[in-house]
Amino acid sequence: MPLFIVHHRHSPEACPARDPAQGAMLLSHLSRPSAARHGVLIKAEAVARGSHSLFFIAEAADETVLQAFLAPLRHAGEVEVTAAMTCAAMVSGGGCDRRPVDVAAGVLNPADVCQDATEAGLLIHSAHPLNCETSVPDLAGGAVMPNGRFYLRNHFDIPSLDEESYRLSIGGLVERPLSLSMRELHNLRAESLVVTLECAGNGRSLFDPAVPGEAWGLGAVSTAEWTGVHLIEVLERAGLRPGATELTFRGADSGVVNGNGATIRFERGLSLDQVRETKALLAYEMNGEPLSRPHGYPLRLIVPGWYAVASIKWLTEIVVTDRPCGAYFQAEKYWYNWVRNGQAERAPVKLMNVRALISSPDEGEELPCGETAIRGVAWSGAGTISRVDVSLNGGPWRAARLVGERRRAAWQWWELITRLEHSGPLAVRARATDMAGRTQPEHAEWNRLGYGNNSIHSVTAQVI
Ligand SMILES: Nc1nc2c(c(=O)[nH]1)N[C@H]1C(S)=C(S)[C@@H](COP(=O)(O)O)O[C@H]1N2
Ligand SMILES: [Mo]
Repeated sequence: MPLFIVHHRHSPEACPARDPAQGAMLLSHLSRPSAARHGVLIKAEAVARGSHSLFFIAEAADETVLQAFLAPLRHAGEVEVTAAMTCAAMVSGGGCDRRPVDVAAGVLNPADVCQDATEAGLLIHSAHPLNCETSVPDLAGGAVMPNGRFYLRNHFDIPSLDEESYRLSIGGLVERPLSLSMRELHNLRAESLVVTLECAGNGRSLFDPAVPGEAWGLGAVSTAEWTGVHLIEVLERAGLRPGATELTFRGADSGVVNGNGATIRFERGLSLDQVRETKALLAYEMNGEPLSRPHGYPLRLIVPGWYAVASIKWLTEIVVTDRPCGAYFQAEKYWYNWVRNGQAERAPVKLMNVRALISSPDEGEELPCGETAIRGVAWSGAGTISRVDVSLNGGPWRAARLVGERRRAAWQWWELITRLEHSGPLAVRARATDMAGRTQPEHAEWNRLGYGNNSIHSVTAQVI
């Protein structure tokens, strides 16, 4: 509903609150339940002390409804109604002086999704399309991230799909092209997997020199339990024809890239071998709830171990082919571009690099002398975590304790209990190593688009 600011003023002589009966009448009339009966939702109200001025922030279907409700205030003095918007609407619409954006058919209102994200405590990088990360101390907590606090990466507007009419189409080099409803997908054997998703650009803002792209800090990573069906089983139902080696996945979202006019869909590819190796899932649930719209409702791909760009949201089409996908987000983006020994080299972004993050202490946190716990998470796309080492103030690496279950493609909790003897700065560094023997570099290799930054994380706390 549209938002309004109401400003009511009266002269000191006519202050209605001086007359207890009139004051009480206004109080009842302006109460939230009474406003609701008039079709007005009061979000906040306040009287400016000593100035005989009252402000309301209210929602109503239109100004006429609101004005009708405000009649008793007009008797007492003046009423001024100003059309307003939330800060989220203002930023996602591009400024205070802009008219509210017309929300295109079939997509969510960017102001609403942005508002939800700010209320959940996510750090907003861009309001439209919505890109926001989890704050690093918030990574601590349960084994999974609550859905509302799971980072969001969107390239375009968020589609609003309808579960009843939704179909997943599977075509190309198959014996029997399929068009599956959500009901049919729910009837297949379900599987749940705890999987960490990390944006390939996580940590991009820490590359020096700076690189273009979303300026992620370190919180574009989260973990959830995803439930759905194994993609390979669905493909086998369709029957793979000879020569079928590759898949193209298409999301329902679309938009313009590089301002070049043509609208494209979000599309990526995987080989059939990669689908088998990763045990990729067609997921419809996240932490026991239906996927939320921003996270891909009603169906998304989850590719365990891979940077999350592979995990296509709002998946509507799979095309089986004999050649690699050449779509924009496959061919132009998500490549490491290095310069090594004066030679340009490139490689596609695939498995997540091994990485540990320190969730506690937070940067600048004050810690009392005595026993303290250094905690965090660690993950790798190449295997489970074999060890996490922690160094304090440049001292020797000490093994942290790995906490909880070890899972193939989910982060691992770790902690190190230590005694802080002296006050002053405490520089904490943490370095993970995975079962494949990979570990973290001091400084990840710079690449043109800023992917895969797994430099050793360090935070400095203050011991007091
Ligand atoms: N259809 C579609 N799928 C997508 C994207 C997108 O913009 N559109 N972004 C990708 C990228 S780059 C990331 S990091 C993850 C983010 O998933 P999340 O928003 O659920 O955290 O979704 C991936 N899947
Ligand atoms: Mo991403």
